[in-house]
Amino acid sequence: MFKAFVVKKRMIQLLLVTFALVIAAGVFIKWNGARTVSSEPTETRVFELVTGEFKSKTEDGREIESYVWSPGTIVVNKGERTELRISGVNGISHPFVIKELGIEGEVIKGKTTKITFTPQEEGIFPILCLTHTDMHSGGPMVGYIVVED
Ligand SMILES: [Cu+2]
Repeated sequence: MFKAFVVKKRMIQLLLVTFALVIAAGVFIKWNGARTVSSEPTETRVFELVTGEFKSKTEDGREIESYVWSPGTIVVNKGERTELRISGVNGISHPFVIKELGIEGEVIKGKTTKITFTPQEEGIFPILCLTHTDMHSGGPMVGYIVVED
């Protein structure tokens, strides 16, 4: 009689523990789902860019060239998660900086560099190639990220 009671008590304890675990799992899943919903918007606006090159000859026969970001201007929305995928076509390497967004990177021929940011301020932010800065070095290679409200 006493032994049977102990077994029953243990079974009840086991049931209670199982019940508590199921509730805890349910609460965790719900909390996890709610957290996903309330976090930053997961949608990302994607822009595809390439590195291009302009070539020409001056009247006295001198070769001139300038590397470019193409497209050279991108309009993004303030507060919107944005991804730039920049593929290197012309030029071996383009180390770049977008100072106002705190972004540094490099685009290499045949590869795609991805950068993501969520601009918090409106304005026009240059994307500057650090190698091709002026006409003497194959530039100026500068693009503009226009952040609108
Ligand atoms: Cu460059």
